Amino acid sequence: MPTNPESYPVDRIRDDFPILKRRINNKPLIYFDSAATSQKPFSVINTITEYYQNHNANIHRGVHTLAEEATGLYEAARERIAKFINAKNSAEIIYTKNTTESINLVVNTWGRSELASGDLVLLTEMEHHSNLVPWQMLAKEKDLELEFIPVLENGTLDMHAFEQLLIRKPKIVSFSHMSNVLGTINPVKKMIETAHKHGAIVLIDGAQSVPHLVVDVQDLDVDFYAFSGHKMLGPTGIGILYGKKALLELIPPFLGGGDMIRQVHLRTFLPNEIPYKFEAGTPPIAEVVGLGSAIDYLEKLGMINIQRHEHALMRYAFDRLSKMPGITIIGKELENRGGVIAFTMDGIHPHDVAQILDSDGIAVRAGHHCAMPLHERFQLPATTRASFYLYNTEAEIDQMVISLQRVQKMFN
Ligand code: 7TS
Repeated sequence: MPTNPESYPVDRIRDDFPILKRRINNKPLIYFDSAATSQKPFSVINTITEYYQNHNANIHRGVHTLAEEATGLYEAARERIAKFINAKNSAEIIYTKNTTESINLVVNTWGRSELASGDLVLLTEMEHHSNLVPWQMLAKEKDLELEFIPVLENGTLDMHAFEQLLIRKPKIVSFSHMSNVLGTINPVKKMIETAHKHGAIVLIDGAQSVPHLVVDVQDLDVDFYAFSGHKMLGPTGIGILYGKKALLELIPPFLGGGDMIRQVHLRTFLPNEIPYKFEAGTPPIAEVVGLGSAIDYLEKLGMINIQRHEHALMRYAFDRLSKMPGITIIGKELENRGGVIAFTMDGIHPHDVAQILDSDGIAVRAGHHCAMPLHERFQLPATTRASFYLYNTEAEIDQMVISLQRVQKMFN
């Protein structure tokens, strides 16, 4: 079922994204790589330009007018972000570089201060490398144990195994809200509740969820939640770590330097209050302001409408691709799935698929999508991935199907 053009005017939405007017290899661009990074609307691009043209200064320093304006914009964005994910307090919003840095912050502050030799960290087989490697690094250093909730053949997590693993009393459970390969939306609320019952805290990797779903951190009762601005219409270089106030106050700072301190003496320092305790050095000010503008755009469309539109696109693509002989989609879950479809084509390497699609102006990603262990789980070296966002259409999916048929003809 296509989304109703009156309730979701996708053509008008597309006009807000200048890059969608581009031609690639003489064909109109079809951008199916939003899981890697989203495109940006005029409003975000213009907000960043306007910031540099009229308000640029360093924040929290100096009393001059521009410094006050820049600080005001920077802090107003924090309020907008807090409201967007329903954080209780804007001091619970920490600015980082991206999801990867947000996760590294938790691993290196909470993990380093709260975990000891023999402690168990529970992850899943569907994690992006950024929620695996930092834990592996700390596990090696501190002699921690890592365990993984298995992924079932249909692309969902094995909930029975999860319950069994919790009996071993992990200190933290860290997993993605939505998989960047399977598109699976995990039952996070229930999983967080179960983990808490067993005494574990929970970090959620929200890189693929905050841009696409309604996320309410208070309703989830999540302890830490990480996401990136660039996947949600914002610029690169700005990420968010949400943390419960009491936890953020408990853990030590991450990077040391200017702004994160209250007092410094030659041999000692007193850390600043949250959130500044975690924001050392000059932060990405223009990027923060741009992210605030991206949130305005998303809120105007309404996250629930965006979620419905993408779900409809995913179902349409799933239906069309699963009718094509020689194509295998990874993950069969449909109900709890966002706009991501990874697939293989019999006898054709994903890189060849992506290259031929590119010659038709279609941008998809080929490879392991920074989830090598998940590909190992499905015994695949690589897949081709199409990922959808609020500006994509069913007509674009039809074009991809035509292009995939061309790929098959070329190789047979
Ligand atoms: N977690 C998940 C689930 C992701 O999909 C990504 C990025 C990250 C973490 C890391 O985000 P970053 O902003 O810190 O880089 N995923 C992808 C992808 O699927 N293709 O390119 C990047």
